[in-house]
Amino acid sequence: MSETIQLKVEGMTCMHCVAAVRKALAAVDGVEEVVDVSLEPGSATVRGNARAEALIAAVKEAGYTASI
Ligand SMILES: [Cu+2]
Repeated sequence: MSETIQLKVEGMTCMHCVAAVRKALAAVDGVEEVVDVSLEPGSATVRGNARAEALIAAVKEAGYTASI
């Protein structure tokens, strides 16, 4: 069963940041699709059954801040 998870993402300033966050989220276990990463407002939507903490950790590792 897959669900949609939405994150608030802080620290993205350009399309390179958006691409980096998208790539980081796509690599998380359980993510089936990165539906959207948006610069303004900073947000990300993924589909799948990934753990929220894993998504947040991946964004953090990429250099940004995420929260649910
Ligand atoms: Cu950037």
